[in-house]
Formats: sequence, C-alpha cells, structure tokens
Amino acid sequence: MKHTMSIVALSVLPLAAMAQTETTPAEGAFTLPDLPYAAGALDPVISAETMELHHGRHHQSFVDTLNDEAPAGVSLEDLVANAGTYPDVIRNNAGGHWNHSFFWETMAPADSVGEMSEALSQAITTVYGSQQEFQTAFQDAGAGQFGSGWVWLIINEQDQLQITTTPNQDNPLMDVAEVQGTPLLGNDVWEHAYYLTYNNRRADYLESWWDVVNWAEVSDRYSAALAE
Ligand code: MN3
Repeated sequence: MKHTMSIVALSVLPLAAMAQTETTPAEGAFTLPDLPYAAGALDPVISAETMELHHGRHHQSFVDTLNDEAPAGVSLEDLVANAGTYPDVIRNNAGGHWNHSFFWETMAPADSVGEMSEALSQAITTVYGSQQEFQTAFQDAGAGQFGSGWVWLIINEQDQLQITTTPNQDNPLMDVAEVQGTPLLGNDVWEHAYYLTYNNRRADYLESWWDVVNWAEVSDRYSAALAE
C-alpha cells in the first residue's frame, strides 16, 4: 500500500523536479523557460503527458546541449541568425531552444487565447481569402513537411504574410533558411509533439491545434514585426 502511494505521489511531481533528482542540470548561459500555463492546461489538444515530455525532456535537452557546446558569450539570437557558420550541433540545439521557447508562448488554454487584431485579420483575409482558407493552407503545409520540422506563418522580407516550413530545428530567422522572415506563428510537426495522442495522424493534430493558438500574442508579434 505504501509503495502504491509513493508511485502516485511521484507521478504528480512537476517534471522539472523529477529531472533534478536524476541529474543536476548543467550551469550555463541558457535556461529552460517555465511554461506560461500548467502542463495539462492545453488538454485535450495537447495532453499533460505530451507537454511534460516535450517541455521537460526534449526542450531541456536542447538547453543542456547548448550549454555544453555553444561558444561563451554568444546570444541565442546570434547563434540562430548565424546558424550556418556553426557546427550542426549548434544549429540544431540553438534552433530547438529558440523554436520551443517561441512555441510555448504561441499557445494558451482554449478559454484564454485572446482575440486576433483587426490588422492581422485583414492581412490574412487579403492574402488567403479567409481565415479558414489560411488555416487549411497552414495545415496542408505542416502535413506536407516530410519527416520532422516546423510549419510557420512569417512576415517575409517584402513585409507580407507567408506560410513556410523548415526541416529539423531550423527556423526562418536562420541564415540557412530557404525562406527567411520573422515568425508570427509556428507549429511543431515532430512526432514527439503529437504522437501519444494522435499517433500517426499529424493532420488531426494540425487541425485541433487552432483551439489553443494564442491570437493575442500572435497579433502582438505581427504589429511588432511591422514596426521594425
Ligand atoms: Mn518539439
């Protein structure tokens, strides 16, 4: 009975606390940001189990590797912008840290996702015809990314909205990106982002994901990018 109780207690510990009992995180310039909501707050779109593994294990691993491998005194933004000049371990882990930090902030619990600004709403309608057509195009791009990667809505170098994808942990801020721009919205289409809930049905995950997109945050990014 006591043994059962201890297992139950362990299962509700925050993952960060569990990780600390296993290994002492490396001291370094880069740190894992806290999630801006509870791990289960995006359920059923993203389960607590997926979120705990994704944030507490996958993202932590990018941070730890970066602390081991990155040159001292170089910011994450510089590592990302000049990814092509560094070894792949830097490109992959700097991208992983940047992308996931951005991703957590892109989402919110379904009852607090905020409103899309009029300016962003109009821009989406102008480029894609309607919000629904934009979402379909974004989902199709994400579903069509072969293997692991990300699907993005960016402001491109002509100050226009564009949907693009990147392989692995690349992103549109990188010098190596085929299409460069400022990310407004990004979804992770690595299997670890959805497999526990959706199995191989990536398209279902992409469709469900809209329920937890934080439009207030995305709208703020849009106005900030245009002001640059
Ligand atoms: Mn991921």
